[in-house]
Amino acid sequence: MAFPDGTADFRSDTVTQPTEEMRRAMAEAEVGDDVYGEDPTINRLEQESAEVVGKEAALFVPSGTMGNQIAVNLHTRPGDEVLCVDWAHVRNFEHGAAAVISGVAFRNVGGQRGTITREEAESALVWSGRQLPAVSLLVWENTHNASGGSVLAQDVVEQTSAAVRERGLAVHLDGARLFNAAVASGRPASELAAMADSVMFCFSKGLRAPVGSILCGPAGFIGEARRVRERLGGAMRQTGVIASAALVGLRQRDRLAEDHTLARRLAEMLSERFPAAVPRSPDTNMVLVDGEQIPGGAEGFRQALAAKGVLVGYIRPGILRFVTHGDVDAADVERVGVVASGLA
Ligand code: TLP
Repeated sequence: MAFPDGTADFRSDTVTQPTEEMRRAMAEAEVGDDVYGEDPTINRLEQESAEVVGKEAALFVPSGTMGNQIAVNLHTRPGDEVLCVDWAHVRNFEHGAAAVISGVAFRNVGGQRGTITREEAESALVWSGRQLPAVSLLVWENTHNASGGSVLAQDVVEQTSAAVRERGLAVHLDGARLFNAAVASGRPASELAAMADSVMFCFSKGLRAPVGSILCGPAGFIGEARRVRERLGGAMRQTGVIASAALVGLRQRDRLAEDHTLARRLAEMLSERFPAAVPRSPDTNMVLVDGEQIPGGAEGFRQALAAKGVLVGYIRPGILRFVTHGDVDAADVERVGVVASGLA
């Protein structure tokens, strides 16, 4: 359902607002000082999160960006290189954080919907640490945001990860939307994360919590991560107030299937109207629309939608991204269809 002012906001699943159940849980949360390890709600959230992704321990962080950056910091040394897929969030959308905080550079490899083949990774490692900088980390992103919420081909992910681990690299999974991948593929999140040393996922996207992400991994790594989080100013106090909402979202993660159904409906409708602009059915909760393939271009469509109270944004220059989530519904998708059919 659109927001109370009538706006249907497809810009991101980050715009979701806490549900009534979350608000109640926040009001009633048992809390303590998390820096002393005394907040029972955050302790419960960290434990449940670690279990769900099959890791030993977990650390709540204010944002996905901080979770990714703590992982990069701990898996690398200044001067190293990090392998990542084309348009990876950790490289493109975190304002150069890895360069500033950890002194590392990224190397894009592969690119087809977020996967890197074993051969592509291996050829990027030739001369690593000799004539060229040492490559110490590979970062995956599942789902891959910039290609439209794609679920990574798990067999490729596993083969490539095994190959780079043999060469001594660590593997981090940016699983901001890991549960979208799990729901869409029918594989448990723990299986999707099994090849990674560390995994970050977000509560503040399709899970609908107002704040927070979590970094999971071995107990020793998470102990170190706690120290880096404090260094970055991310240690918080009565964190149970927000962790309680995150816990509700985590336990209701199967609801993401509804967002995927809605995205498929939206893609069907848009591709009937503009077949070349929406070439494939979405894997999860995002639909990308190529502005070059619609009358009036991306900006014309975006503005026509905005005039009707429907918000949408860009994920790459010229590419509009519609994201479905718990605060939009079938009626809002129909509103997009009405505007699309009115474009000259
Ligand atoms: N993504 C946001 C924007 O920054 C693009 C969005 O609207 O999709 N990893 C991935 C794959 C993400 O998509 C995001 C957020 C993050 C990390 C960072 O999370 P936050 O915003 O909590 O720092």
